[in-house]
Amino acid sequence: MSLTGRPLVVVANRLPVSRNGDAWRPSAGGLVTALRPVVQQVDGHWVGWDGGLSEVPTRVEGFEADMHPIAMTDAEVDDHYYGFSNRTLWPLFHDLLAEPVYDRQWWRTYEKINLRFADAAADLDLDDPVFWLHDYHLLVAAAMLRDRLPDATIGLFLHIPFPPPELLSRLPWIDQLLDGMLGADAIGFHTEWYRENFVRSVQRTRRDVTVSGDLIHLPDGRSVHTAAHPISIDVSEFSRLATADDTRRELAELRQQFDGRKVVLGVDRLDYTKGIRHRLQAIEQLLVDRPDLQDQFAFVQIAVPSRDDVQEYRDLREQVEYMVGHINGRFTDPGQDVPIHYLYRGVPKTRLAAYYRLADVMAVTPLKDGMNLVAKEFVTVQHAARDEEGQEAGVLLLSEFTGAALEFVDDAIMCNPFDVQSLAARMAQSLTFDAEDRRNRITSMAEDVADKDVFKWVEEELATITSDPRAVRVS
Ligand code: ADQ
Repeated sequence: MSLTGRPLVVVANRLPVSRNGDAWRPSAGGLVTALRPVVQQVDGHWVGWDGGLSEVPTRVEGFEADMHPIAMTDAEVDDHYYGFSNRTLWPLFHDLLAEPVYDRQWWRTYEKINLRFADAAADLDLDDPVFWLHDYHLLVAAAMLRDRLPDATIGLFLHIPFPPPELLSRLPWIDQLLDGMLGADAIGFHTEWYRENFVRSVQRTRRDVTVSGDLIHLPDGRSVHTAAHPISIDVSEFSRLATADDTRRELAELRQQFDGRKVVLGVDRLDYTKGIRHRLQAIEQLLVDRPDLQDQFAFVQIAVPSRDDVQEYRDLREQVEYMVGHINGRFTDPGQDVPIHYLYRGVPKTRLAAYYRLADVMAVTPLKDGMNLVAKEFVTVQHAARDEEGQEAGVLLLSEFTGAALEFVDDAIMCNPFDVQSLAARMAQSLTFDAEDRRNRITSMAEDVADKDVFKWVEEELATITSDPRAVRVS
């Protein structure tokens, strides 16, 4: 059945709008950008947490969907968002990079909040809507929505990895979690590996299902479609940004600042999954191994503040800042600039694009990452800058533990970020590639991204959820 004429209800942890003073505007996130053209075409609705802001308007200029805010008390946010979502599921789904906490109170609140979202979506009382649920904060809402509306069309997309059953089985509520997800008609993952992990987990915990191809058949006669749909970026937006006047101005300033030095760049949320500590260790190793490079390159790390109500994230920030100070103290000679420039903040998009253009090496080295959009943004900006302004291309140094690795394995310099010595060697190697090789690699990756931009992802997801290959056309 097509989406034509049917309402689309997006259910996600946060509403797609934020307040600046008295003015409301669409948020800058990737999902908001991805869905903007679709909600313009259909009767769009968005159910999400109001972020503690009251009086969210029903409509916000620039995003054509009705807002349906969900309120949570501070205690509920602590248990649902900071607790179960970010201290249980997040580390468990990212290969136990931190120790997950299993807390019954958090689980109960997680269920309660999922029910609140499911009820709010069901209460909209729309004519034959398509529900599209997002991410790990709402994994059991699909079955709750199915309870209320047995014939509803429900899709779920997971933005983070799905762990192998050997890890997932540590979760005391694994049965409820998987049953909750199986309430959907279609479940999307970034990669085939995550999809297989999910199917294997279901097969291990439920003896009453059969699997054929991408379908999981349930005893009640329903079938759940599983799919690997890698998310992407708005390629035309980043191509435009690459040569925007503001970007050019910012780039000129940065080039002056780093004159004569190569630049290695890291851009991440400050999260322990992103491998920032290992990256800094590799920089230190590189400076030990190659003293000749000391005044030849700079490492710029831009880290966006993230989840700083969670202890692990506060600890990480302290460790990163200690390491930056330690390395700069150790490797800066009098009269010399420091080797590491560390910015603890988000930067505007034109400045981000200027940094992407400046970088000789983009270090995307997470220990585990569902996809990683920074890698796609970097190759797109670099490619557009070369096309329009003849800029020489940089190199993408990419962790094999990202979803993006599956798409870029032939053209990125692949690395295992746990192996700090070899990571340092790969960084040194990345600084030496010849111009033509770099250009060919960036071109090939950027063309792949352009072939499958974020609007293609929306089309593929909605086609699978609705079982209609032409559900929407947005690209
Ligand atoms: P994230 O973990 O947030 O997303 P990522 O995919 O890299 O990771 O997206 C980060 C976004 O934030 C990018 O668009 C980037 O430009 C922006 N950003 C990062 N640092 C910034 C800075 N200092 N200033 C401004 N902007 C900055 C989760 C999953 C990923 C998955 C996405 C989408 O963890 O694996 O790719 O969702 O599904």
